[in-house]
Amino acid sequence: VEASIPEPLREAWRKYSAHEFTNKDEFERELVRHIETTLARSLYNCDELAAYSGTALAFRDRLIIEWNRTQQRQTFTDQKRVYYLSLEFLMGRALDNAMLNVGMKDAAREGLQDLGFRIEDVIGQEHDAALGNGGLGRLAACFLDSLATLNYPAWGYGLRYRYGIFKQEIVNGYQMEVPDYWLDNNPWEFPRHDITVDIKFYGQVKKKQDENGKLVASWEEGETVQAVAYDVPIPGYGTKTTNNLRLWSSKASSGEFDFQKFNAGDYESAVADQQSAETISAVLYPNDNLERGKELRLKQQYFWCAASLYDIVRRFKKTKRAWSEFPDQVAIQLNDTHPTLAIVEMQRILIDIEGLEWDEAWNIVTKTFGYTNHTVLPEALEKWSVPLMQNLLPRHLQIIYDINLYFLQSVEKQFPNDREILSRVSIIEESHPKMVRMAYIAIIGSHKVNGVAELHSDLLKSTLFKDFVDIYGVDRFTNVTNGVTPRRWLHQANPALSSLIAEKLGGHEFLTDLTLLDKLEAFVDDKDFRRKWAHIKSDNKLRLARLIKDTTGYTVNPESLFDIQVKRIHEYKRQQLNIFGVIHRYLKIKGMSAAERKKVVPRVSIFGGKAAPGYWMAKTIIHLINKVAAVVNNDSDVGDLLKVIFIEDYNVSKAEIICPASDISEHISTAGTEGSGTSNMKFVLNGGLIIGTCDGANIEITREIGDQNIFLFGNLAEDVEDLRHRHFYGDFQLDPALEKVFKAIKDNMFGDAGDFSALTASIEEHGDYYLVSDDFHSYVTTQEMVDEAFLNKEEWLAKSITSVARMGFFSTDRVINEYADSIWNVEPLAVKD
Ligand code: TH1
Repeated sequence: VEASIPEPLREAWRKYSAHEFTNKDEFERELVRHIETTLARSLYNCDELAAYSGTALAFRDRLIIEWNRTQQRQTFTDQKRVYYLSLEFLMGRALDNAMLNVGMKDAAREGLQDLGFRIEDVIGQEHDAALGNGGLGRLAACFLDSLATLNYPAWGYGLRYRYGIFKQEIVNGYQMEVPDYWLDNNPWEFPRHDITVDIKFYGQVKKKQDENGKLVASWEEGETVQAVAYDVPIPGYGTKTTNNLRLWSSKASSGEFDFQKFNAGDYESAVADQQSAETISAVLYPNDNLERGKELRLKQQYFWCAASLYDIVRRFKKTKRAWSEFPDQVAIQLNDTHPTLAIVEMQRILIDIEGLEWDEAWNIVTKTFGYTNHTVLPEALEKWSVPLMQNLLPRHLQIIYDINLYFLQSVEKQFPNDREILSRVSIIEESHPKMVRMAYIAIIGSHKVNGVAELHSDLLKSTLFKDFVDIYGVDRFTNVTNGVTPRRWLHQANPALSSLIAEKLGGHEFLTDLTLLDKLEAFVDDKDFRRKWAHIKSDNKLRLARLIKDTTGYTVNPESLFDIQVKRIHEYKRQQLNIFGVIHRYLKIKGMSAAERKKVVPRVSIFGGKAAPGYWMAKTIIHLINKVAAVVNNDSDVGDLLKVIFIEDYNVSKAEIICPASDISEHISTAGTEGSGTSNMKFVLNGGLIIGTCDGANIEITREIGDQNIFLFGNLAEDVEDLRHRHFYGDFQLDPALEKVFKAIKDNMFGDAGDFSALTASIEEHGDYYLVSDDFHSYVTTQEMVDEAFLNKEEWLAKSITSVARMGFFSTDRVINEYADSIWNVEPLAVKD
């Protein structure tokens, strides 16, 4: 309040208040001004990078003006806000998105052209913001886009990692990891050195009397680290709303950066303390669907949860409302269990600091939080060892024990004769050492728990969380099927298709109401439309072929069937099934007569994705793909009939080129293992067909687009357990075609067979947990149906158009509205100009 300009003087301010550029000339003036002053460059010294920075700064000015207005408006109306807590935000590039959302891309294109720059090259200068591993992080980014576009008062909270996901280099067929230092000259973040929070670790808990003589816990001593806020503006599409993503960076607390040590001449140790504080936000853990229980990861989680809650509570307290109104003002969504400590921290704030009674506090907490589960894979479920937590967060462990005590007491009352259920649902697993089950805290501390696709949500209810359904009733559990933002994944990634659709539908309204795509079905038989549609796909394939040429040196024929699987490399996602299928195809071609070869449909099998650095089996799969590529692509006997490509360093900006260029994409996880998958949606939205298993959102995609428009294969989720059981008891027969593939590998056809023995052994000898052999026949015959179907160009086109027309359901706009209605109970804020 002290910092505000007094009313009589505000006239002067308003007179000179910043205003945004509104046309090409004004944009150009801002561009040149930024290059000359902010960047200290001249017209003799302006390369593409400088043009990028200048353009970004000009758009950033626009965003920050809207950001300020949005924040003022949201504070003024004082309605309920949503806070999305996620350890990952896989944002990709910001400039193109900002230009399209603000609606000034054409002005920028012309302005840049005036100075001799091509806008595509300028956009290409930007470094991806890669603060995530894969689908979970990208979903969070799509959510931010939809929240802003739909005018919800919403903030994201995350960590400002100095290093995002590593860059992948392929050297001699092996994955190498290179650090992704991305922060230099990042124009999209605003440091808020005035917004800091001291975060405590370690120490002890003492019981103390408060002023009323009540015994309260006091968390004392320990170390503190400072959290500094960095804000990233998130523009909505076609709206003035610009929301905020607040990322926390760690540094030594000002008190902590020990002047004593300096004065005592212990300079080195003082600097070491500082560096140790900075390591908390130094690096994103590069594991997807895996939790390894490292202390630094737990520190990251608490650091970020505590800073975010402090911020949220501070904002609430400014309104001077009663605590009971907190859940009417605040909804907090937990993106998986990574922010579960926020539940415990909130309870701690209310009882230890604000002096509320346990039950009153807990009631507020559970009304505030919602929890999204993204996976059923056991190795991804977070458990923290009790001794680790005792040491790092002693007060939080006590509170967890109390939450557990009250919870188990109520379960015991509900199920008086069931001893077993208590140990099954206890937050504490009675192992050595004891472990804290984070998912259970997340369920107990939330009012809603949701999965990310129907099958996944059903599996949660019938397996992992079954006991909790019995305890709380089925209504606490719900499904919200994932989506993608059509702004980035159609309009930005595939501008030609977006404008063709707009031409047919009479405008771009489908970008904010994706269900309007259904109007496209009326044009399926329109000759001219079909021709244009096919042409756009060809152009997009050409664009990908150029990327392939530039990055791998291989030339691919863009007339071939482009078969793409890009996603994190994981045994459950089964890139090994794909590459074994490729080897099978190669062997078949090699055995064909010249006449038979004439009938082969030429295919390019394209892979991309990162393996976690410590995931040996995933790295072996990458190695095999690259070795197969080296053999197949250099076999002149096979030529264009088959090519195998591994695209290095798959990331968001490469996905924008890859997704529009598929004929078919592969979503072939073992049934019941993939939570949802979201690239399946991106590919179909861009007119590609799918080969896939009955898993994750493939099932709902099939329901929407029709089963004649998708190639499904493989065992069903309900059969998986039984098959694994049978394998375990020796009832296993290697598929004969797969046996031939293995023989080729063992005959050193793709280099030293020893390099791949772990992979074949996991199937032949160790129970084939992911059912590669069980699904192989079905996979290979379904791929033959794909070839067959591709020969009929007209029918393929009809499937492509029909599928896009029926994809309206998979927009994150629909997803966000479902969360808002059924979990958050928030309304959009109407925006006037
Ligand atoms: C992914 C799921 O595997 C994927 O199926 C889903 O579409 C996506 O989340 C979005 O809902 C997950 N990513 C992670 C990453 C970590 C831990 C668990 C999951 S689940 C680190």
